Amino acid sequence: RRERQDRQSLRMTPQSTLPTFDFVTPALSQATMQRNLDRAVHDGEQKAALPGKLVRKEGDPPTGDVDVDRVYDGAGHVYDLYFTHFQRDSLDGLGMKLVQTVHHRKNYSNAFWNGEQMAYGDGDGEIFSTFTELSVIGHELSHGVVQFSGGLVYQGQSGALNESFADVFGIMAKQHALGESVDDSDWLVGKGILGPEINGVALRSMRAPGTAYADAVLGQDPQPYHMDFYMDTTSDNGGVHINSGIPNHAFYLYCQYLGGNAWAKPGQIWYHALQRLNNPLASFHDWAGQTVSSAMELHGIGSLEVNLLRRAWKLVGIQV
Ligand code: ASN
Ligand code: ZN
Repeated sequence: RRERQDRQSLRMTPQSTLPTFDFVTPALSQATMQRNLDRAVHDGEQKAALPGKLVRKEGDPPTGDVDVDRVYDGAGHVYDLYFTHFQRDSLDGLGMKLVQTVHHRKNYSNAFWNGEQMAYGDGDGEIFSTFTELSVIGHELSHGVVQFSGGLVYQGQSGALNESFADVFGIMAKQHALGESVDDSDWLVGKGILGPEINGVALRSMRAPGTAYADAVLGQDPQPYHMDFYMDTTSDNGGVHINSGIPNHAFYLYCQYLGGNAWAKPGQIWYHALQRLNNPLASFHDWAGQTVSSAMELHGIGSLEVNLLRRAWKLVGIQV
């Protein structure tokens, strides 16, 4: 009888609060989930064609090219984060192959997900160096996760939410690989990819949006941390890399309130919210509301987790 009760209470527990599936009785879990990590890294040879020359496939030893080996390892870390903590098998949840190209074009100062694969430039050597850094790798791969989760249109607020989700899971990939708690983390996306000609530490700061870099050429990092400073602009698809500072900072604040690891409660709520959103044109307010609904589903309507989440959104100027 005791055993039956235990099994029942286990079954009633929301899935995300279960221990990782390794420790759950197979009959009650998704223990049959298969790991299908499959990576391919290509060398773009500084040309624009994608994917370029295949230089390292799954199981191959390191090549000695630091960029090739960094995106190979990085994609492995990101895959592990999604598989172990979110029960997601690759970007599409179906074991999709992770295709990445390094040395994309000449002096190219960016990285991107093109709907099918990742590509990374070497930077111009002045304002940017190579983009093959773990939070950037996690960012680009997470654009794929967003795409295969119903999508967020890359324009205006829904675009900034797409950007923010990519930053949130990018920083989480770095924290996870380094074993960092929310207190240990620097909360910097793209740290160390800036070149000698720019005065700054990273691309973006989630702890203090607007302070990652300050430079005479590019101007101050324009990211806001509150709706009062929301930037209405037509450039950058309506400021998708700018206004993402607001939901980024809400996630950071929520992590500070809860402590521990970002991929535990805060990450579970953000991921759950993306899976439930069903609104590719969501506004910040829509998204904040969905995170609160997800927190209610995972932790209970009157839970501390829900109240603190509301407080985090309120601090960035969003009332839900
Ligand atoms: N690095 C940029 C990003 O992933 C590329 C872009 O503007 N889409 O957001
Ligand atoms: Zn992005």
